[in-house]
Amino acid sequence: MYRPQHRAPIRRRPTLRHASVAAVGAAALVAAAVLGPSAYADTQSHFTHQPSKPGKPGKGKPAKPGKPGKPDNAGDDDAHDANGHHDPSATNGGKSLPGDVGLNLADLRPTAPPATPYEMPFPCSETWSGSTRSGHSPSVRAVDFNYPGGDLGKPVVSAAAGTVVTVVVGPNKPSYGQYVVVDHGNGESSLYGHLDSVLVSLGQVVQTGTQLGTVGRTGNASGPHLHFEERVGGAVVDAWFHGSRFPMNSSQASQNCGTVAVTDIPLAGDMYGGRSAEVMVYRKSRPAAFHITRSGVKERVIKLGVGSDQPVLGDWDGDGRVNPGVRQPSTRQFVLQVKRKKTMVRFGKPGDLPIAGNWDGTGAWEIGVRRSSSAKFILRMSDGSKQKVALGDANDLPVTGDWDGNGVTDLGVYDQATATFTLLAKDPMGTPFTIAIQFGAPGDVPVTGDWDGNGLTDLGVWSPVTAIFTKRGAVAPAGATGRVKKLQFGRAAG
Ligand SMILES: [Ca+2]
Ligand SMILES: [Ca+2]
Ligand SMILES: [Ca+2]
Ligand SMILES: [Ca+2]
Repeated sequence: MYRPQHRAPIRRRPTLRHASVAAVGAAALVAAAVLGPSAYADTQSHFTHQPSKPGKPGKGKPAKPGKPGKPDNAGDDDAHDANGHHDPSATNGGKSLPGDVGLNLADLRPTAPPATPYEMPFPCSETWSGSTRSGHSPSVRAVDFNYPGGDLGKPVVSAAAGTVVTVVVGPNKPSYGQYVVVDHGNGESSLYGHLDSVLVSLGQVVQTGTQLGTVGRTGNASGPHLHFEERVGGAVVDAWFHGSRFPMNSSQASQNCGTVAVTDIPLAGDMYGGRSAEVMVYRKSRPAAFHITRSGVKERVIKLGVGSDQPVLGDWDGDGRVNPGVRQPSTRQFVLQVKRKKTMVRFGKPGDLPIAGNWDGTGAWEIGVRRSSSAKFILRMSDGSKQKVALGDANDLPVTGDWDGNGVTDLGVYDQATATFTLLAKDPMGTPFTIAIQFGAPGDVPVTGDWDGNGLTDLGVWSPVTAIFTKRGAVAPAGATGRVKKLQFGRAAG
């Protein structure tokens, strides 16, 4: 009797604020003792400059030979001071450095989350491996990125919006080689080193995803790679992407998907009691409003909230049809609207994303949030109590729907980088399990709704690039993909 619904954000807003960097003290020494000097060691073969081994001080070692088509991703022996100036003591062509005797103990303590909503400095969905090593100059927090298919000439894009404040170009530049620094405000900046070409100029305003140049091996690098730094003031801090600290020596797909001027957020739900779900968008431009498709009928517009609000659909009065709602991220206030009546509820933390569903399967729907920092859903039950459910990771977007048609709304997440839904389901014994379903393209935004009205929520996506809804046809969300329907509705991101 309740039609599943879904709300989906285009992308996470920056929910993390930079806090003062903690003082370094005994804790750092403890951390050093625990991690040992090899904690940041380069475990990958693409560096010619391997970390120093006892008795074999850092002799350069070529990348693994004998692999046809092995890209030229020989590594990094770059050395710079914090201002990007060449550090003569640290330039010796891949031999061990005088200062390369271990990690700077102070560097082991995690730095605070940035205020800037950084994404990886590469185009959407490209997977790059990032690492550092003992003695990495100017900081072990700097990340050297390599691409498995070969680095040279690959686009380097801005990790966040900002202003280009440093451009160094020309032949034979030392240290960082040709490089760019983008200032993001709040004292935060990002640096892109060893570029083969530079495509921006000093003072240029760039967006997240604007191409800055191409990967190269200029300066003090023994092979093509991107040397990347996130900075506070002049100091290199831990790299964060898409709301998560980057774990060194790991690979990650870029979610730098270029949606900079998002005005529409896609949603779906049965608003008219016709059993099947209508697709709609919440348009953030003034006046903020839901724009709803209905076959054969003119687009319907319901004004609610302001541009900074996040939309949420739910059956607030339990009559079987979804009603509009919004949540203001800063005040945590939900505004749930039935006809002219508005109900206000504060729930969650600032920056959480709103969700709604019939968590108990009876009467009206309840609200909830997804918290990206903990990768948890927090459901507000009808008696006001909370239920927490861990699912997915910080990068994922929440989805809700009734995957099994039992009237109780279920949870799921969508990974934009891999275009994969992970749905949380329960077997008849009540044991939870997850179902992974790849659908859509990298950068798509998930939308779920019961397209065919059979009581089981179906999956779909909306492309911020083309403003096309793609609705997956299937008997059940876990069933095989049947007919796929496309519908252009909403405004593409500018
Ligand atoms: Ca209703
Ligand atoms: Ca309920
Ligand atoms: Ca269910
Ligand atoms: Ca269905």
